[in-house]
Parts: sequence; C-alpha cells; structure tokens
Amino acid sequence: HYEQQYLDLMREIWERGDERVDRTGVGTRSVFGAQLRFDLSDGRMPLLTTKRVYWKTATREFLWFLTGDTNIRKLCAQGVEIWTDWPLDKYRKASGDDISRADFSARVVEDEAFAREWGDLGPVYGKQWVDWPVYEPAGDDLFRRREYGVNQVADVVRSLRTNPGSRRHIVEGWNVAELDAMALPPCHKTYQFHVSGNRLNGLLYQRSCDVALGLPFNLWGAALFIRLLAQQCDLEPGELVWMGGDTHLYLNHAELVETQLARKPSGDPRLAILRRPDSIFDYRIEDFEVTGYAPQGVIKADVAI
Ligand code: UFP
Repeated sequence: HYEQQYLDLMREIWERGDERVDRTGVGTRSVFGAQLRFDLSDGRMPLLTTKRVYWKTATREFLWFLTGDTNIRKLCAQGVEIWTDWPLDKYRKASGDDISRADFSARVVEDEAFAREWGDLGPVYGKQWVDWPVYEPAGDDLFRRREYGVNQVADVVRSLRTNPGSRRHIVEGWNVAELDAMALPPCHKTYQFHVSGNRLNGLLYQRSCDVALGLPFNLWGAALFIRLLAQQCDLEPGELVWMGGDTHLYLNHAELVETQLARKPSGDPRLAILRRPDSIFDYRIEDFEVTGYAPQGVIKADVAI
C-alpha cells in the first residue's frame, strides 16, 4: 500500500530519530534527509487512510495560495483555521487580550480593518508563487518595486506547454530577502516539475517537516499541484517525489504516533477534477471530488507554533 512508506518513515523517526531541542521548545525526534514516492496515475492520491485527513481544507488552502493572498481572512471565512494560530499568538502578545481562537477568527471575518491589521501573514507562499517582487532601477542608486512581480505559477504553465523538456520548471517559495517578514518561512519551499513522455512528474523539497500534522497536508498539496498543472497542460499525472530536510515528530505527538502506527492502511481513494477551467487560477472547491475515501478516525494533536 502506498501509505506504508509514510508509516515506515513515522516509525523510523520515532524509534531511531535524534532527539533535539527545536525552535518551538516542544522537542522533536528527527532524521535529516528522507524521500517518498507516489504514483499519481488514474486519479491516485497520497491521501492517508490511517487517519482522516481534511483534503478539502488542504485544497482550499492551496487555491488560496494561487490567489496570492496572504491574509487569513478568506481562509477563516471558509472555516479553515490552519494559519490562525500565528496571527492569534501575535495579537495576544501585543494586546494582552487572551482571546480564544474562535473569537479571534470570527473577528477577522467580521471586521475588515481588524483583519488588515492582525490577519496578515507577511509575504508567504501565495505572494511568492504568483507575485515574487521585482525591483527596477529608479535613478541615483534608488530602486523601486515594479507594480507586478513574477508569477511563477503562470510561468511554469507556459514553460510546461512550450518547452516540456526543460529542467527549469521550478516554483520557489524561499525568497531570502523577505524571510524575516513572513509569519513562517516556507516549509514546502521548492517544487520542480518534469515531463516524461505525456506524464508530468513533480518533486517537492520540504526543508522542515512535521510528519504527524504537516506532511499529510503537504503531500496532498504537492499531488494537487501536479494534477492541476497536468490538466492545464494536457499531460497525465505521473509521479510525486517528496524530499524532506529536517523530518521530525514532536515529542508531544506520542499518542498520535502510537495510535496511527497500530492501524493498517486500507482503501484506495481517487481524486477526480470535475471541470477544466481556462486557467490554473480559476479552480473552485466544487471542482474536486474524492471517491473511495473511508479513513479511520481523526487523531487530534496540538500543532507546535
Ligand atoms: N510545517 C510543516 N508543513 C508546513 C508548515 C509547517 O511540516 O506546511 F507550514 C512544520 C514543520 C516544523 C514547523 O515543525 O512547521 C516549522 O518550524 P521551523 O520554521 O522552525 O522549521
């Protein structure tokens, strides 16, 4: 079963990973350098069955990236709270107000000015993907930010169509000059695509990976990226290669790890894309349908901030 690789990686880290103190103070067990490969032909997706993964939430996040938006407001309005903890933490520290996450999220949705002030994550993925900043000379050693940046996603669609054999089909999130302004420097930082015959392969290099909570989402997102590009470029989905740098489990995820490793993968979920929009930027959540997904139960665990 395709999912066995994920479980094997989880077990390997839990049993043999180096214990280390990390930025969050929670502590992790970690291996450096890992690889997983998934066949995406015939609608197959790396969607975990040993626990429920909210693929619609991950898809909504992905579509939000493609809009270039970096404010959590549109996510919160759809009930997607995966980025809320970062602005919430910042707001609590600055205001001294111990507001609950639900109340904070509701306020971001209701109050546009509040969202503008507190809901922005800085120039994270979406911004870099579709509007990587470009500076032009403006005389006297001055530079001015060009009105439009580089749309890497549009460029990759174009290069896949016109120059499929290229080894430069890359979407990069790691904008060195802007890292300090981001709520979180990109984890799923580099995507590379590769055309082989009529198949589109994709590789994700993830510098830092929370295997329990982040990776299930990141695998889905990377596979979805391949599926959208393949559809837009008249190619068949090929293989997803995932590569991890610091690949870890948090020490407070013991219960999740033990529960999940006791389960057996089952079923064979497939993703259908029900419509082919004119552009990669025009997909809607209704366009995606997963069949054959009967996962085992949700396993709750806290995310380290
Ligand atoms: N993380 C992921 N995937 C993501 C994401 C975050 O695994 O898409 F946004 C995890 C990895 C790490 C933490 O545990 O979030 C980021 O911390 P750091 O920046 O210190 O690597």
